Amino acid sequence: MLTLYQFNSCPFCWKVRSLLNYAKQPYEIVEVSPMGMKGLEFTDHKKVPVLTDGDKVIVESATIIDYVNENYVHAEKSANSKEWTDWVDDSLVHYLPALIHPGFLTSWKNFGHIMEADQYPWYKAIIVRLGGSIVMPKVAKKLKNKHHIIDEKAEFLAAIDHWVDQGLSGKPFFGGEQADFVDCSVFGVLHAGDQLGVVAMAKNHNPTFSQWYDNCSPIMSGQK
Ligand SMILES: N[C@@H](CCC(=O)N[C@@H](CS)C(=O)NCC(=O)O)C(=O)O
Repeated sequence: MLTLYQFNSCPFCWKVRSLLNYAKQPYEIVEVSPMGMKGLEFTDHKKVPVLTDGDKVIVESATIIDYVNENYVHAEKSANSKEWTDWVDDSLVHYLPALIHPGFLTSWKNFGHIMEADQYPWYKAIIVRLGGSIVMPKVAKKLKNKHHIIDEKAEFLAAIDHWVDQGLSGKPFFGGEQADFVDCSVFGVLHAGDQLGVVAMAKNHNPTFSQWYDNCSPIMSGQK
């Protein structure tokens, strides 16, 4: 059995989940605790996602996706799929922290969605939410500078247009009539921000994106 160690709010984890859901591949989920990465004691890799397949431990989302594809999904890759999966990891994903945690109030609101209802006792939940809402906007600002992002909203919406114009380029999915590997990666990363205003912003901006996202959702989100 495949087991995915993850955070529910992690875009890299959702890339993997989207592919597993798309392939209707059964897997178990272990929600890792961000406080001390509890749940990952069996590996030195202290980031999620981590996938186990029996005794095998696979780390780094791009490696996990290749492993899942080669061993379970067997989806064909088009000539330019690497260019687009690299774009997801090297560009698209970098807009999320600044969009989700621009300042204390939005971060506080979003932590309300990110934190699972029964994840912590109530007093700990307040400390984690308060601490997170103070720290994450600072982290997001650092990441924004590191990735040379000046206007996260405008640049994110330009990235959405780029995906629609150059990626989908008139097709229902990147893969053509059927979704493929690359659709799963783009959907997965964005789906992590679904409750957090990111998807709504992209949908309001670009109706073709909105249609594509709604077509992917029943296949990739795992929700019936
Ligand atoms: N390059 C890694 C990035 C994974 C990553 O940054 N995961 C974050 C959650 S979104 C994490 O585990 N952070 C915990 C930490 O850095 O302590 C991948 O693609 O798997």
